[in-house]
Amino acid sequence: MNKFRLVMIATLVATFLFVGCNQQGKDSSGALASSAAEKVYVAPGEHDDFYAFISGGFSGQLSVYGLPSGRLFKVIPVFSQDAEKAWGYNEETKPMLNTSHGFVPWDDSHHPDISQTNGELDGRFVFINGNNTPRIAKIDLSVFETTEIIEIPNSAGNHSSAFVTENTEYVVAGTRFSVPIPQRDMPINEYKGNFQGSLSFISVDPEDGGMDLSFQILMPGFDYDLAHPGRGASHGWMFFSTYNSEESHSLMEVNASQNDKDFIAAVNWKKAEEYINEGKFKTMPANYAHNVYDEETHTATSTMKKEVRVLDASELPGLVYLLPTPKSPHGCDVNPTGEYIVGNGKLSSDLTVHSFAKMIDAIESEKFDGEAYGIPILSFEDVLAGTVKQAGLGPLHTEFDGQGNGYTTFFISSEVVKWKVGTWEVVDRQPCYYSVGHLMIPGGNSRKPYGKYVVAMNKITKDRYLPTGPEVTQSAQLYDISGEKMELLLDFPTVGEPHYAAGIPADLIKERSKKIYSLEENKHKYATTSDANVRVERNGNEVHIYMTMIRSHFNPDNIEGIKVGDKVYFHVTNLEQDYDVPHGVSMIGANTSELLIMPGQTETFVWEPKQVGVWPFYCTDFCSALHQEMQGYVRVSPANSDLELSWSLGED
Ligand code: RUQ
Ligand code: CUA
Repeated sequence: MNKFRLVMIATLVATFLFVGCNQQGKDSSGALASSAAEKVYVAPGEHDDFYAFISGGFSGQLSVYGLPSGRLFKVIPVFSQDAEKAWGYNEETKPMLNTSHGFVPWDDSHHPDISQTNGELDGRFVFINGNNTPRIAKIDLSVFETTEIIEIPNSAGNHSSAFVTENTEYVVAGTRFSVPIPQRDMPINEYKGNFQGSLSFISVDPEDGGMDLSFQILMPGFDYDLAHPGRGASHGWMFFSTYNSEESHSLMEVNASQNDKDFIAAVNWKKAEEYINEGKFKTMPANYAHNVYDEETHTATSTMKKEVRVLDASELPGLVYLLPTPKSPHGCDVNPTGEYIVGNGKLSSDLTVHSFAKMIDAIESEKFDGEAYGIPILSFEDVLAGTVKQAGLGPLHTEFDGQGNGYTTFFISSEVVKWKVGTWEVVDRQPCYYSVGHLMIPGGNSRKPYGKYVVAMNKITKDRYLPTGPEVTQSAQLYDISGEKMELLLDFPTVGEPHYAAGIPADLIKERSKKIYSLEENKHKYATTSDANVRVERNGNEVHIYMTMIRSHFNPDNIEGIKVGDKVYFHVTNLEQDYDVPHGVSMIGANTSELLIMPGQTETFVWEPKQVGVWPFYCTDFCSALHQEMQGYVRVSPANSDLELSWSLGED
């Protein structure tokens, strides 16, 4: 029976992929009408209307695109080392990738979400989850850089994350894998009843945006897949989809697909705050890293935190309710008014829409349909608002346009389906090339979506682009949704596998984008803000070079007295105070990346010379007509040399 089901599902998937890649591919050839081309054409020198922040999945990064053009502006390094920007290579940013497992230079980033005020996008920050070694990162949109990363303890596979509440009170992080909490050595086949899930609420300081792991909620040993916040009337609640309510631990594709319904867990986080204030939490020992990049010192610090406050959902009434939801739901999406919670059962053809008002009625009249580990289960019929029937195959994610329509992706039948909120009727469908995962409408996770475009993020591209060997590009597709029918406008390649994205009108960000770092405000410990302070200092075998750069030289550019076996720190300050004049620096044989230093900024790399000689360094960014002259030499003498340190610029 189990094997039969498995084969059935696999066949279904294969059939639809095959159909998708052949028939739909042909239909679309030459479909790009000239009106579509006009709609995505942004003339040279003009700006796009929207920013789209698209996650990189296994790249661990976040890419910034313009819409409607699909042009790539920047790859913001988040969880993965990036030699282009020295992220995780220079001394200043290495602490950002510190974790309880040590330095972890990679992660899997899935869900970006933009900060909100009163349920609307405010354009201050983007938050994004790291799946593999559970973390949440914050990107500051005045500089488009990652400025904070917090690790999540008692978690594994931080997938239902990083979604923000309507005043950015919290960013959430739900564990995908249940695990022993606290971690311990135990047999895997004793999973059931012993492994647990955790849902973490990370508070965000309203003033400076600082993150803090406020509390965690201990949950039954299900898999917590996605989440979205309540808003409007349902503000104060957070909804998490679950699968594997079977609590199985092996051959999951069969064993976690047994139950007809899994759940959406409705978490009352305002109630959680009450319990915290009443002291109804346990303090658990923990070990997790909190890494903060300070904009004044241009330097990150990593602090290990040792405790976490934990609320047990099975002991605290009113904290969590379970809403039965058919067939291993994946996406868990809330409409702009906050009344409807959509659960997309990925093995179902229907979409289940729950009603928040009905949920509250059922809770108040205590109409429960059993419980799981002490958590009340509501009855499916009592909370059901409606069903979008037979809309497609393999529903995954839903977004809303703010005009009363929902848009749901179907992985297996490879399409976006538009339906009406309230009547649940399908009004349009458009194919995706191919096998779409998430979709994004700018402001889609807020009270105020900007329903002009939807971006579909596809898992497979096959024949859509020129081949590039076995690995073909990942891809997104842009649709115009301003009319009754959706219109495919554009394919554009993405960096890594695009999982989810967050979009925002450009006007909400671009005026606040920083142009330079002020030299006067540079508090870097090794900053050299004027040429008078340039120097080289020795402390045992550590040598610190206080260096400046300006068009088109380094100061100093000749250094002697370095010895084999020294550890040489280049602390380099870019003295420029003009927009868009970075300089770079690299040293032959250094075991790190180059540095790319913004105006007014200081960065450091370490070089350990291993060979006697005279070794060059140079500027890596084409900064002026005399960029190629921006270079220097370091003389390296034998370890036992007694040559004194000396340095110069422009001397014979
Ligand atoms: S997932 S394709 Cu990692 Cu958001 Cu659904
Ligand atoms: Cu400085 Cu090139």
